Order: sequence, then C-alpha cells, then structure tokens
Amino acid sequence: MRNGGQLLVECLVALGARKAFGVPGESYLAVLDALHDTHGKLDYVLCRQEGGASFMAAAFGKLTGQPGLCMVTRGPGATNAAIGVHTAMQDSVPMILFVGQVGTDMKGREAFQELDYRAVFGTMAKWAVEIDRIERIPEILARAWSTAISGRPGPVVVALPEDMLTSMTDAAPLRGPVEITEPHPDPAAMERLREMLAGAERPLILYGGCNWKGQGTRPIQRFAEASDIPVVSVFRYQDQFDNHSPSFCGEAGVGMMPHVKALIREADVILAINARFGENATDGYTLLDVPQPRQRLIHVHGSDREIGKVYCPELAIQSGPNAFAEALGALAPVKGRWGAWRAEGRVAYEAGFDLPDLPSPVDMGKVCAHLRATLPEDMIVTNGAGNFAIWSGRFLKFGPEARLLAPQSGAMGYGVPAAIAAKLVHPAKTVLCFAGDGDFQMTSQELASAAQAGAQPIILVLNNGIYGTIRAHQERNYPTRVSGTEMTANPDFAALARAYGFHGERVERTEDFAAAFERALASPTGAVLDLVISPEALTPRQTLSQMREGALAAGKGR
Ligand SMILES: Cc1ncc(C[n+]2csc(CCOP(=O)(O)OP(=O)(O)O)c2C)c(N)n1
Ligand SMILES: [Mg+2]
Repeated sequence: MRNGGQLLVECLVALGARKAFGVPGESYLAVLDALHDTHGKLDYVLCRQEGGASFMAAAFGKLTGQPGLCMVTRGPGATNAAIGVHTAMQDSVPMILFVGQVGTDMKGREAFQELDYRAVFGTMAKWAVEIDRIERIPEILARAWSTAISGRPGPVVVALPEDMLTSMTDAAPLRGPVEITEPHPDPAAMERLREMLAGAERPLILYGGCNWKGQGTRPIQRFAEASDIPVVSVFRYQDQFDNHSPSFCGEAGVGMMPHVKALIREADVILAINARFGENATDGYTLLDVPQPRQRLIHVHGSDREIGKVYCPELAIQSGPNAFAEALGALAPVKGRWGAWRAEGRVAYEAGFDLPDLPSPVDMGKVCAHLRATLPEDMIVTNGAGNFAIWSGRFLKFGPEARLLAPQSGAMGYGVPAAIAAKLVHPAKTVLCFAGDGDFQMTSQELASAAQAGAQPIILVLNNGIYGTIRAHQERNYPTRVSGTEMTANPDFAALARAYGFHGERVERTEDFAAAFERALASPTGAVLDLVISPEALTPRQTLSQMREGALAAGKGR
C-alpha cells in the first residue's frame, strides 16, 4: 500500500521523468514527501515564482522532447503558472502541470483557493484533467504523458484533489516509459510530392515545430542542397536547420526580412514541414491566401488537427517530422531553374548581417559579430520578448549542434528561466540568455533558483530604460506622446546579480564587451552583463527618432 503522492511520483519515475520545477504548496504535501526519496532520479527544482517554474518546464520540454514537469499549488500557484502553459501550447512543446486541488469532499463550494482547472485551462492546454479516483492515477498519468508528446506536442494540466494524494491504494505503479513511434509518410504521397517539386518554377521549403530528434533536419538539408531549394524557418525555429547551409535563407518571423517575404510570396510550390501556420510566419496571414493559397501547398504534420486548420493543402501528408525527413532525404533530388532565385535569397540573408555603426554606447551589431566568431558550436541561446530579441534571433548563426529556446508566444520573462533549465540539462555547455531590461525584471527572482540549483547561465541585459517594443509602436502610431513605456527606476542589474551570487558587470562601451564576456565565460557562478544600450538603437536599421519623424511626416499624431 502507498499513498497517492507516492504512487504519482513512482509513476513519473517509471515514465522517465528526471526533473520537476515547482513552488511548494500545502495542497500537495504528499507529492513533496514522496520526492524526498527520489534525489538523483527525479529532482525537484525549487523555484521562486510559478511563472518561472512553468517557463523552466516549457523550456525543458522544448530542449529535450520529454514533458517538462511543473508542480504548483491551487488557485494562486496555478494562475501564476498559466504563462508557461500558454507558451508551451503556442510552441507545441510537451509539458505537464500538476496542480493541487481541494479535497473531493468540499469541491464546488469555492473552498480556499479552489478553481475549476478544466475550465480555466480548457482552452489553453492540450488537455486538462482532474483525478477523482486514486486507482486511476497510473492510467491518467500514462495518458497525460502520451498526450503531451504525441501528434502536435503540448501542455497537459493534471489537477490533484488533496485526498487523492493522501489516501492509500494498492494500485500498481506504471512499469515503464511510453514510447510512441511517429506516423510515417505514405510512399505514394512521397512520389507525388517529388513530382510537384520537380514541376515547380520556384519551390520553397518551410519548416518549424519542436519534436525534431536524432538527425533532425539533416536529411532535409541534404535534399534541399542537392536540389538547390531555398529553406525558410517559421518564427523562432531557425536553430533547427543548419544556418551555414547555402539553402538556408532566414526566418519567417516578427519583422520579417523583405527577401523572406518575397520568397514565400513568389514560391509556386511550398513544402511546409512540421510547421504550424501562425500569424508571424504568414505576415498576418497575407503571404498565403486563406483558405486557398495561390501557392501549391504540401503540408506535412504529425497531427491531423494541424493539417487544413488554416490552409487547404493540395497534398497533405500526416507524418512525424523525423520520419518525413528520412523519407525526403531518400528521394532523388529534383532539378530546375530556380537556383539563381535560391542564391539571391541566400545573398540577402548574408547581407542582413552587415550593419552600420549603431548610435549606442554598446553597439549590439558589433557584440553579435564577436559572439558569432567566438561562441561554441553547441551553444544554447535563450530569449524572452522585446525588441532586443532581434539580436539573438537574427544576428547569430545556429549550426547543427546549437539550440535556440525562444517563445513563439512572445512571453516576456521566458529567457532567464529557460537558460536555467538548459544549464540544468547541459551543465557543461555555454548557455547564453538575451534579456531586455523589462523582460529580465519579469523573472529575475529566478536567479536565486539558479544559484540554489547550481545552474547559472550567462545573461546579457540589453538595458535601454524603456519597454522598447511598445515605445516603437507608440512612436509609429502616436508620435511624441510617450506614455507608460519608460522605466526610470531600474535597479543596478550588476549589483542585483551579485546579490544573487552571480558575477555581475556593467558594460558601458562596445570595446569593453569582449573582455567582460571572457570573464563571464570564466565565472563558475554564471554572470549578468548589464549592457548600456541607447533607446535610439531600438532596431538595427531605424532609430527611434526616425520612427517618430516618419509617423509625423505621414500625418499621424496631434
Ligand atoms: C508577459 C508580457 N507582458 C507584456 C508584453 C508586451 N510587450 C512586448 S515587448 C514589451 C517590451 C519589452 O521591453 P524590454 O524587455 O525592455 O525590451 P526592449 O523592447 O526594450 O528591447 C512588452 C511590454 C509581453 N509580450 N509579454
Ligand atoms: Mg528595454
């Protein structure tokens, strides 16, 4: 006999769980008690705020392909954790959020901190469930795990009424991990796909999504290079294809580069692999017509619920990304006259790295050039949301070993917890977080979690004193009327870092960055570099004043 908390933890260990990120609550004491004895097998990573914990779980899922586990208490804990659930959903990342719940004897009375989690998370998560019979813990955990990792991966929320955890049962724990093979593409469909590509004037490969494993997109790269076809990543998945490949032409994301827009618009056949057609990848659903694109669309996805969701493909192939990549790599290359078109895209991509001097004490163009030259091939880069994210997103190159953990949800505050999770998974790798000053302050308390866990990344705070993204929108729409976007009382970020046991430094000039970064790399306690950035240098090619002047010239403002 064991209590429900022990049964749950034993099932998680059997499923292969290694880490759970959480903030404690009296609602799940029996789970915490069971975790007392699992050190080295399943570690509880203690966090300071549930938003940080759920971001860590979402990032863990993105990095490993295993569900990132998050454990939080009732109402207040669960609502704090919602940001990670939403982010995992938009990112198609496997995650399981466990939430304490009031006992079944008082449910429905609006008891202390009570929430209906199925209602709250019903439209946010892939699946939300409450366990109401202790013997069903193994069944529901197995289903939660498979649901999180299969098809289009996503977050599952499991509510745990207190008596489900404290009462005793002789139900047997799960015996082993859930292993799910991917659906494989139909050979006849692959033939048809090859014919469509071979008959194209300008074929384009668009890829995205998370669950790349093993060789990942390598077979796609072989086929694309042999066929001279350009490849574009959807928003924030540029790390999943070798950016050094002559086929790689950039990212279809926020502030999409004109040549990427042109590639998508001008393509006559688009092979979309493991991609979800989001607002950013389609430039607000304008690059392809809804629901019937002008381009002949081949959509490959592991989930039947993604195929045909927005666009009607001419050919739909339900297949896992890795199985599909293998099948594509095995096809004979196609030949056509689109090579010059691909080359133009690549030249434009490369030209994007050439920047003018920026009007800023620390010039991020030069900082990124230094980082491109010196960061190791197996770097893990993270960022949250803000204008600063353009530097990690567009001015680094991701080779086959590198990873980028960045939220498709545009959630500020993701970068720091994601970097901590990455450092826990890969302690020996260089993990570098890009944060804005606003973005950093959303989750900077997790520096304490990092110090406690001994997982201390390097964090660059791009400190411009403003909520820059919103300020830019403000200047374009309501020029000169600055409202609610200036942070005039930021802390001393280097001192704050030192208070948390990190190495902390303020960098005031571009020429001081390289030495400061050396010290950050050498620091055994991670580092926070506070980079002094001018608000004028908000984008690589347009200053804040130019945005304002442009808007005034266009007759905006009072
Ligand atoms: C959690 C959350 N809150 C608010 C926003 C809206 N938002 C998007 S970017 C941004 C400003 C980011 O400021 P900062 O981190 O300083 O970066 P900067 O744009 O200045 O480089 C805001 C408020 C968001 N995306 N996420
Ligand atoms: Mg800022």
